[in-house]
Amino acid sequence: MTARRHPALSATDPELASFVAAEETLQAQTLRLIPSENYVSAAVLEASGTVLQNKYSEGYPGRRYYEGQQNIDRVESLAIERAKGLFGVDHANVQPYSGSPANLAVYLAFARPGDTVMGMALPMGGHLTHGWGVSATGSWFRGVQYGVSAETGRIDYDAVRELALAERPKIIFCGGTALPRTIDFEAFGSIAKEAGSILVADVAHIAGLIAGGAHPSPAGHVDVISTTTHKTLRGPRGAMLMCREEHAKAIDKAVFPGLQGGPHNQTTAGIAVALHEAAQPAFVTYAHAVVANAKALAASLLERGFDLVSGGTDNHLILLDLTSRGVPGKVAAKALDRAGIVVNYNTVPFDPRKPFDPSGIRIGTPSLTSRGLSVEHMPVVAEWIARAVDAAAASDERTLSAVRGEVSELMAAFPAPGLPLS
Ligand code: DSN
Repeated sequence: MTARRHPALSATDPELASFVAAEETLQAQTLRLIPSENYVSAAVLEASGTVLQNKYSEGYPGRRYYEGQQNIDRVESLAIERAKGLFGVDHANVQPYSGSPANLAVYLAFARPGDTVMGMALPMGGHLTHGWGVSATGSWFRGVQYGVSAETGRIDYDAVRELALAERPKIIFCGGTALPRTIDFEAFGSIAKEAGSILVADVAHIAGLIAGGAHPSPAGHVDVISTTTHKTLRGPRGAMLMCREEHAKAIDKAVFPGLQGGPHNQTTAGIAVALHEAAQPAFVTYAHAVVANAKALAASLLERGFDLVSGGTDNHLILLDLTSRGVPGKVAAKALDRAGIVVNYNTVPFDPRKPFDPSGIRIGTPSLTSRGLSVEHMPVVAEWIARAVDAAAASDERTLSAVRGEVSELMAAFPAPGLPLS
């Protein structure tokens, strides 16, 4: 299969080609539930592997430090215009290499080392780059962190406001990596205004839902929108920063020359294609189906006695606290992997365990929805998860292998975008 799909690679480097082929098989046969992953289309894959790779283009369209930009300028301008149109923003920078560099550029644009910055604590569902201690953002800046309420598992906006007014941070980040509930951008907007802070919505997880109208947009409520392009948005691995015109210069200067050199033009092309796909009516259907599937899966998991952080989900993501099931998150995640169900272990809010051996697992529906699974399949997905988690507790490898067979049979009926038909 790889020899046909990647003839040059197979001829030049059969060893590497065999790894790619094995990954294609793995992605085709398994039920991929990591909420930050997806399947890109064949068109995005093609755009990401073009000769645009061969070109250096430091600068921005019309203002480059290298010649020969006739085509590159058109590619980047197209991506920029599509991002502006899709997200309803004045300005878009499509050059950040990924989410962490994008967020670093925001710090460079609006803060100085030692300034106070505020974000959601990592173990509560935030991101490393929102000022968490082990990240450069938490050592170069003074990070203060908010969390979720112990009673509801949801953000307590009164507590966020109190902290913001006490600390007056230069920058406030909202958004995160393990938040199953809708983010109230309007509430964050008024808190940031009162505190005199720059507000950044890191929508990496939910960008596709926003584009498809399945989550409220931060546009108009925040100063900067930061997002990766490869999660629910279904683009290549990259990132974008979007903002109002007043911040455009600061953002552009921070990305280049502040932090980065030449943009990855092949990735910019893939982003442009993904943005085009996300502007189609089919993507609106996709985004709503992701949420409908997640809600149906959450309901089925609750029926099977699982403990879900915040009691359910409003978006693409579900955080399971496995404490009452008697299995640590890592043990469950590894057992699920052996059963052909790919998840990641994750801390839960107020987790008494360590991040490398936490109490929970994090799952989501972007990938399975890209394959065409719908709400009617969610009870069986929940059933597989329950059997695998209980098998993990009982060290029952036979059940894990039986589940793996059932998973692979269903997956064969739902070919994944961008992958060869098996
Ligand atoms: N690593 C991403 C995730 O899995 O959510 C966040 O950067």
